[in-house]
Amino acid sequence: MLRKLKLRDESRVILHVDMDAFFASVEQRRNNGLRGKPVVVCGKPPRTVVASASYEARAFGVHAKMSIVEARRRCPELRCVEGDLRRYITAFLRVMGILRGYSPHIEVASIDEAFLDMTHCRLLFPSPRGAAEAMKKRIFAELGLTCSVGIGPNKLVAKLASSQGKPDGLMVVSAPEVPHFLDNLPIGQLWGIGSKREEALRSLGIESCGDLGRFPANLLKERFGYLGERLHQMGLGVDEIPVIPLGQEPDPKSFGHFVTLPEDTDDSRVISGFLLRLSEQVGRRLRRNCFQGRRVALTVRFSDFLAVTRQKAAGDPLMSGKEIYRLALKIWDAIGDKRPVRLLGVTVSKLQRVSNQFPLFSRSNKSAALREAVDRVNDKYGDFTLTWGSLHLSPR
Ligand code: TTP
Ligand code: MG
Repeated sequence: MLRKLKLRDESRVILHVDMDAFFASVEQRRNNGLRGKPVVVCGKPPRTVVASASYEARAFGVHAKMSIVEARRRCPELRCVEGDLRRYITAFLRVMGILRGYSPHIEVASIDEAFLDMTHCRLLFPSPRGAAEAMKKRIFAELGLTCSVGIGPNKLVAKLASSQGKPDGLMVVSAPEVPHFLDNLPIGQLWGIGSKREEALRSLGIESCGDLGRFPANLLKERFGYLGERLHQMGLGVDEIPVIPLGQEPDPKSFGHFVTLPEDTDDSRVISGFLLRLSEQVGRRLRRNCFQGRRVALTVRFSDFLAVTRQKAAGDPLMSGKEIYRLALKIWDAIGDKRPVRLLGVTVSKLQRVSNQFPLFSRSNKSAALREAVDRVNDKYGDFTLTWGSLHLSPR
């Protein structure tokens, strides 16, 4: 009986939810005056970038990561809201509450997206599409927010599908439909394909994901090394990585914090002050999660936006802010570049668990969950300056 229930991999049903213009939509929901208007959420103006742009703002060519100055140039009537991560995390926790009604297997992929493994929930819902429609309806009714949903036989296809119908989209791609779906999809839409890689693929005559799947795998490996195999798999729409439920994630590979400085500076005292603050933040996070690390990396972005990352191995595993700071400072001295600095980041990697300590906060603790979510945003969007100044997530 159990064997019969065990479904083969190709019959998996994976659903991906991504909130539409998430931060901007939460702000539009809070403030009637912003509804239907071009709105962006950002850090402290003027030295900040767009974190989230409403679809009305996107019509003017405004998008995430654009400087506020440029965004205002493109759209003079743009409304800029200084964001507060607590609001977005609280909103997403409520979305998660709704999603839990559809599958117990939920992976939080970032601050506004989640994967649900619906394979074993088939008997509960008329169809995956029906479940998605019901879920979207509830999210809108209870939170006033729209999201886009993609359903596919794996996480890769589900995520690609959710991005196709944005905003307020719903796209279902069944296993037999995958080749046709990929044929029409530009390679730039795949995970991990930046503009340089995209250019390299184009130079090989690869334009669509379908082209990528048909391209000889051995040639991709020759050209891109170990990544070549992954590219080949992605081109075929193959992805076996399971949905990893909350709390069962593998150990992280690194912990890092980044900050855009209030103004570009070459003043070494100011720079070392920020390095100390970042090192303390990383140290706290290491200790909170019971890790120590053997490598420190320093990322510096100069005023001309060029960035360098250099790293240094630690003699002994470290977890204190002071030790991290000492190595970060050595790296800074070794870089020896006197151009004004715009952004700094400190990352500790080569992690190992410290087994005789317990996490200070259990995962069920809500404020720890909020902090972890903030850290995830910070890991993903390093130079988003909204973060620490406006946040006081004290444990309750
Ligand atoms: P996204 O899902 O990439 O963007 P979005 O939800 O604003 O818009 P879309 O409809 O295209 O999904 O990111 C989710 C949130 O993460 C976004 O609302 C704000 C935050 N974020 C940053 O803080 N910095 C960034 O650089 C990006 C891209 C997003
Ligand atoms: Mg989104």
